[in-house]
Amino acid sequence: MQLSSTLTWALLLVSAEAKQRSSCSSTKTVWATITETENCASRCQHRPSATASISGPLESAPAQSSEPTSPGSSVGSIYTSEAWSSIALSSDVKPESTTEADTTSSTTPLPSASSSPSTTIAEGSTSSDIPASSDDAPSTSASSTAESLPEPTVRPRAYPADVVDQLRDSSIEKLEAHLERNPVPGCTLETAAIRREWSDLTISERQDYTSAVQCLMNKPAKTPANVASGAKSRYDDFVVTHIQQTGSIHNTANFLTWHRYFTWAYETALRDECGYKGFQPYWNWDRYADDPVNSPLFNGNASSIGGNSVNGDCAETGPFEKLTVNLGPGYSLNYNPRCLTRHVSRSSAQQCTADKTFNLISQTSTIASFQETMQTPGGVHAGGHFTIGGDPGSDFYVSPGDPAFFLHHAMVDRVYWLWQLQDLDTRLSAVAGRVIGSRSQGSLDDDVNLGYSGPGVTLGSLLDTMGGKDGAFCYFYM
Ligand SMILES: [Cu+2]
Repeated sequence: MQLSSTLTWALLLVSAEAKQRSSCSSTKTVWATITETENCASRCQHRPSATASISGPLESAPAQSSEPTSPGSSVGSIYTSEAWSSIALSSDVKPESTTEADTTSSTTPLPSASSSPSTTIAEGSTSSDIPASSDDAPSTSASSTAESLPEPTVRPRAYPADVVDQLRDSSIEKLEAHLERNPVPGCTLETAAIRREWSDLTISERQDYTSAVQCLMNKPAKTPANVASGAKSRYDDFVVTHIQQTGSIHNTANFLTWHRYFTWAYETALRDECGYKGFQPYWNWDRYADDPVNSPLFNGNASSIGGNSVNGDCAETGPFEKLTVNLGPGYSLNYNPRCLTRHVSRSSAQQCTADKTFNLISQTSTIASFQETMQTPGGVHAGGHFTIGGDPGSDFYVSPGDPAFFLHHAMVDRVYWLWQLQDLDTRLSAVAGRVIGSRSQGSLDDDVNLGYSGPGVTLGSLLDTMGGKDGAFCYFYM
């Protein structure tokens, strides 16, 4: 089979890549071979144009279809956790800690992850028990803060609340108070979009979502063929954008804001171009960590995001059974049609437990510490990607080619949002980390663009989900 052989050489090339890596003296990591090329360029020939698409207007993005496409030339590094997580730190950017959670105290004391028992909001209910969409249901009025929020906000969860859910519930008052002090025209908790967890959507809402994704896959690409010959659909525009910018949006100052904007632009395309009425769902990693293969997300039912591969073969169950991945591997933008594979991994899911996520949020006091901790090799960012696994799910560049990507990154964004919520006065303007292609540190004035998936904006406009992007952002998480 094409796929199994693809994976075989991918795995073989990991060791080859490691050897090559060790021959590049200045390069600590695979990721660094991409970003620190000065001493490596002549020997490490696998350079993507990491900064190509952030350096100018769309039209100036160079065509990359001439990049090497043979498997050996680009994929060897991309299936390793180092590639996902290694920190290409400039010498002047140091995380507070490289451990999962640093020991500096949070400015906002929080309970320990294990201090409060799980609160069952809808114990015993199953996904199919969830009431029909309540978007158009009348709001209820009540006295408590939680109950004064719009009805969908207090919609029962399909799973018992974990410690992160509990933190979310106890933190929402902070957002409410912040908005009272700093009202956002046209965006209130009553009017904002509410992003919900996959299993908290009804069956039909989940199918509405995957139908909209299929719609995007059937619309023509905006990316010109001479920029990316593999861009065959509107969906592929997003994959191209991520491939082009992979080198400048990870372990960088813009990691969180870029992926926030990317996920929002995708949600917006689903709604504006494919008639989707809902909002971007997220994947609460912990819910399925004990058995992800059989979870409502990956069990292959019509209401899942598609099933797992069997024996490394094509993932042939669920709404994306006929999905063709057109781009990659690695940074290739050439047309390379193949089926989706997954290697849904329980062990990788153990990197993303609620306790660990809670500690990430509560024990990192600076944005530098938070984003570095999230992206360490054992962190929740890599853990989620490798829970999906396969091709292109575990491909550092092409990972958005698997629709599960966007549920994972919505959760990454939820965790970022929750971290911001603990101290909104400072964390809505907090930025740290390097800028690729520059010696400077990231700032609120940095440009962020999505190529053919979205226009350029400033990094600073992307920090607030309630009113950011000049008012276009107006959402929060359940
Ligand atoms: Cu990414």
